[in-house]
Formats: sequence, structure tokens, C-alpha cells
Amino acid sequence: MISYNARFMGSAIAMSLTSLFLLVAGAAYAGGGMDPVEKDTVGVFDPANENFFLTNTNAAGAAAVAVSFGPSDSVPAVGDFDASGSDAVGVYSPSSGTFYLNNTNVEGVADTTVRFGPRNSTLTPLIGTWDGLGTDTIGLYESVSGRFLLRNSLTPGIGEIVTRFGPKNSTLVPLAGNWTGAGAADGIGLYDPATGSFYLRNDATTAGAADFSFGFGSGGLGRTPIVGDWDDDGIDTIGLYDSTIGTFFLKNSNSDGIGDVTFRFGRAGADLTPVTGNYNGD
Ligand SMILES: [Ca+2]
Ligand SMILES: [Ca+2]
Ligand SMILES: [Ca+2]
Ligand SMILES: [Ca+2]
Repeated sequence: MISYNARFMGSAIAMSLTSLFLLVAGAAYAGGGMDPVEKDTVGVFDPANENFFLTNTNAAGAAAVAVSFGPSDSVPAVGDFDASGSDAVGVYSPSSGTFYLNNTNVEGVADTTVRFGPRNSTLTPLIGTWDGLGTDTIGLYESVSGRFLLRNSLTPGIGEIVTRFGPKNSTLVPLAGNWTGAGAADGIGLYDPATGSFYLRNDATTAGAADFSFGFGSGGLGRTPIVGDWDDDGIDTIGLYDSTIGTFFLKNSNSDGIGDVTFRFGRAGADLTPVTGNYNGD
């Protein structure tokens, strides 16, 4: 009888230890051996030759996609222009005031070409879905007036939505993203390169104060702000790219504090422009 109990107890303990080992091993495997859950990932654009280099993981490594796209003065403008669930390359050409937008990450003639804004434009392009419906569409930020000029369709015309946000005549960098995850519409934002401060507003269609104001990183380092849903929770958050060291700094919340993910991508010192998107639809 004693031996039976001892065997039973021993076996139970052995099973518990086995389960514990499997749990620990499973956790370790999930954390270190598999790709983390990611939605939006980064890329870089080389203005010297209009080459995009895109990756599907927010980690150091080779580019998954390399594609040349856009005329010589292109500013990148990546988005989902056919509501397919995946993002593709696009650019804005300030000299002609024209967006060239693609539905796949391949070279060739743009799937959609849209005139928007003046020729020889000093406006900054941005991409988002301002109405939360259909495709991503286009926008321009006019720093002289501190206004966002937005369109809900990929057609030529004036800004259907004109939203004043932030000061006039600033050096702030415009942003677009769904800062709360509520609904499908994107909000707008501004980044101050001098101070490292972000100012985000949930409603792109109305003027008003920022809903989120916080700092990330030090100002004055020449870093470029980016936006994406890095952890696939439906909320777009911010990040920075330091082209001098070819390093991305990503944050999973729109609040003060340190970054969540840091990795090298893009040749250091090459003056590359960061881009973001869900290139593979995952
Ligand atoms: Ca698409
Ligand atoms: Ca839309
Ligand atoms: Ca997120
Ligand atoms: Ca993805």
C-alpha cells in the first residue's frame, strides 16, 4: 500500500514537472523562436534613386521587398489604395503636384495617378482613411497655414476636408493614424523635431486641441517620426527613424516613456526616408 501511494505521488509530481517544463519551454519558444505578432512594419526609401526596401518583421535583417517606384523628386506615400488589406508603395511628386499610387509592391506604371495640390508644391503628403470607409486616400499638410487638406477619394480636386491643427509657419512634421483603435477613421498629428514632442488628434475632420501630447526621444537629433500598428492591437502608435545610424525606435503606446522595439534597418548615414505599412497583409 505504501509503495502504491509512493508510486502514485511520484508519478503525479513527475507529471507536474513535465507540464511545468512544457509550459516554460512553450513560453520560451513563443517568445524567442517564433515571429512576434506584427501588423505594420517598416521600410526605407532612398530619395537618390527612388528605391523602396521593405521588411515584414520589425527586426534587423534583409529587406523582403526591393522595388523602384516614382519620379526623381518622389516623397514616399505608402498605403492601401485598393482596400485589399495590404499596403503598397506610393509617392508624391511635389514638382507636378501628383500622387503616384500602387496596389502591389512591384515596379511599373502606377495603378492610380492623382493630381492634388499646386505644382512645385512645398506641401507634405500624408495617407490615411479620413472617413473610415474604403481605401486609404490622400492628404497634404500646408505648414504655412497649419492646415491639413484631405480628400476622401483618389481623384483630383481641392481638399474636401480642411482642418487647422497646430501653429502656422512651423517646422512640425504631419502624421496620420488611428490613435485609439476606435472606428476605422484615421486622425492627424504633428511631431516637433526640435523637442521630440508628439501632438495627436483623433478627429481629422475638425479643428481642436491635441488628444495626446507626449515626448519620445530627444529632440534635435534629426530623427523622422513614423506611425504604425506594431503590435496588432488596432491602435496606431508612433516611432522614430534615425537615418544617421539606420535605426528604428518603435513605441506601442501614445504616451511618455521609453520605446518598446529598437532595431537596425537601412544603411546608416544614407539619408533614407522611413516608411511603414502592412505589406504582406498579415
Ligand atoms: Ca492594397
Ligand atoms: Ca477612406
Ligand atoms: Ca498597436
Ligand atoms: Ca505585416
